[in-house]
Amino acid sequence: MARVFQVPAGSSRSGARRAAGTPAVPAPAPARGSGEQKAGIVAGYLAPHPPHLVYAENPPQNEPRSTGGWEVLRWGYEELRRRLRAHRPDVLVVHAPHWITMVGHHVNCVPNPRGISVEPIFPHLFRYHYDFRTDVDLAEAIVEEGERAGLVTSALREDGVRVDYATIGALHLANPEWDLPVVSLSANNNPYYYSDASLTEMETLGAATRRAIERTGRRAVLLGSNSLSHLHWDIEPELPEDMSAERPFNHAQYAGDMELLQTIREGPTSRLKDAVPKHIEATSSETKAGSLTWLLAAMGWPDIAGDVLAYGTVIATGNAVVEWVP
Ligand code: 2X7
Ligand code: FE2
Repeated sequence: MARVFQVPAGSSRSGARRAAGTPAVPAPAPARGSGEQKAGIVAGYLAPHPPHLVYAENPPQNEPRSTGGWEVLRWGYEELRRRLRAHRPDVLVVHAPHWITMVGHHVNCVPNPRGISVEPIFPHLFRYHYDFRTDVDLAEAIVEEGERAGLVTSALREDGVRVDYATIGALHLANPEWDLPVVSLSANNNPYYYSDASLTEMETLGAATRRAIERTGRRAVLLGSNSLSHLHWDIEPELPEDMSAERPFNHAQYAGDMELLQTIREGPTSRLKDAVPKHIEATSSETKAGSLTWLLAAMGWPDIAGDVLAYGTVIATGNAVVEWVP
């Protein structure tokens, strides 16, 4: 076993470097709700971002090479991609926990973010070259609606600020073609430092996001990028994708995830207002960063069940791919 924190980036285990000529990003689809298709939020997904899932897929944008692994979760993402296409969105809006902003909720308004995104704990798994388009009109509308709702919000306009691995990971897994414009929201992790962190601000941000989408007439798919139970090993196998080492951290973490997923599968989503904080207490769930609450609030806590497409652990953390169609 190797210590996770001691694996040097660029070691022989980190595999081939990106081939020159990584495919250019295709032109984005027109960012308008068009024709007879109704604008608004057309679907929401719980879309976790462990870097292992991208590593296991071996896309040309990611430098490290793998022999696979975590297949069940990746098959869940395959199904997510089929469904996402069928919804014919013109923008993906993502909230992810590793763009941490201490003061307020930030929205990436850079028209063409590009660079390399590196996972700081697992740089031997994730060094990803990204180049995508932002739906700047929608991004600015979310900033405005957030402000109007009394939130501290900020528009990121500095070109060259590195995009975090959770945003990139979720977007790659949901749409590896990168042919849809994106709006990326930060996680205001001020509340993260209090054990009884309130998620109510995420509800306000969700409602503001929804108003901005409706105002701009977009057909939007939302991605809330959270893992579930969040205790993980500090060692990993010599071969990171050795699935004989992959299992839940302990029974309580697994049982906590199953309880939450059962509530999701039964619906309605309003039950999750109590179930999510309870799950956070029980499992140190990453949903504490608010992405799932933002997603459900943006959809208006619809009176429906979620469709769990996959569940699996990644270095012991729980991860589920879930669809809600409001
Ligand atoms: O960010 C993550 C995560 N949420 C789960 C597992 C491993 C690494 O990174
Ligand atoms: Fe994470």
